[in-house]
Amino acid sequence: MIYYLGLGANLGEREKNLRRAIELIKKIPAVELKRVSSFYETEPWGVEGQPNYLNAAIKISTEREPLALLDELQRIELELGRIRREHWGARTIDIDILYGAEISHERLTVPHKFLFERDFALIPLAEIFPTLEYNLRGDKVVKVHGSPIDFKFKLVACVDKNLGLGNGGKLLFRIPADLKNFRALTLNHTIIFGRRTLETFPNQQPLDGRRNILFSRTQKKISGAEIVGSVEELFSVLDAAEENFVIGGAEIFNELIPYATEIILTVVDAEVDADAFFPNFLDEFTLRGVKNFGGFDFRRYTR
Ligand code: A4P
Ligand code: MG
Repeated sequence: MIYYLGLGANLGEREKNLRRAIELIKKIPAVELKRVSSFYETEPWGVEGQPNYLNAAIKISTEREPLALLDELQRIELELGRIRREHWGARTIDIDILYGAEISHERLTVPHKFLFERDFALIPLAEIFPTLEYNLRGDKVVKVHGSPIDFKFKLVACVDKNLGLGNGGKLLFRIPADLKNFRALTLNHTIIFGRRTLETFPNQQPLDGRRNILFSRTQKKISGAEIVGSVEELFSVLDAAEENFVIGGAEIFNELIPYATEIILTVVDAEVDADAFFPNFLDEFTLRGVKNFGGFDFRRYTR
């Protein structure tokens, strides 16, 4: 089942609260984060005289029953320090189920009762749900520079026909034309990778001519690379004007694909034993271009 959630924060470090909430939602068992909207600065709706909000919407896929999902979301609200106070009043984080299978229960109404009266919910939602039909009231809702969608966030990989990436810690393929293409794509830009991918680099060293960011919760220091331990930390160091290439492995792709704006795949016309796979993405991305090189394709996908 697909659900769209709305997130809002107007107390504390608002952006941090939103990012943390998104990462906690991603960790709910049997919930898959599919997509994240930009962050929007919005004027308070309902109760005046409170600070502006930062609002966002996300898309999730889950097998959980709606009330069980609501329980998990309310647990996250509490964990992030939301103190229940005035109705429609200020909060560190509020998570609403905006849209999904209809439900009318004393604890839960979907679509959310006020969705179509709230530009702060509709505008982020429409960004990740383009077929939504709605009318706006003209409230002040302004996209914040540097929010996820502003980052050019591209996933790059070389896979076989089954999206196999690697086996036993090694890449499946080393095709000179692909390596050359990879270098041309990423040179002078930022690359983001996990520890096991670092081990596939020449001499297990960061790649020259690029800003190297190692995504690792355990690694402390390595020369030639910055280290980030979480998605929140990654976004806090990324440059929105820069092209950011996520280059693997499987775990890092899984972690970051909800934020991806583009996927660039080299697909080798072969089926090879693999123990690590690129995540399934065809329900969220559309093929925009193919170049065939005899034996392999370069393919480009966007949302
Ligand atoms: N509930 C029923 N339906 C839902 C649903 N679809 N999603 C029940 C989530 N919860 C739902 O919510 C009260 C109860 O609503 C929940 O226990 C749940 O069983 P609450 O968050 O505990 O109480 P609240 O904050 O007093 O009311 P509510 O209605 O959640 O507030 P809202 O509607 O979330 O509004 N202005 C801007 N610009 N941006 C904002 O994000 N947010 C609010 C809060 C007000 N103004 C805002 C913003
Ligand atoms: Mg609420």
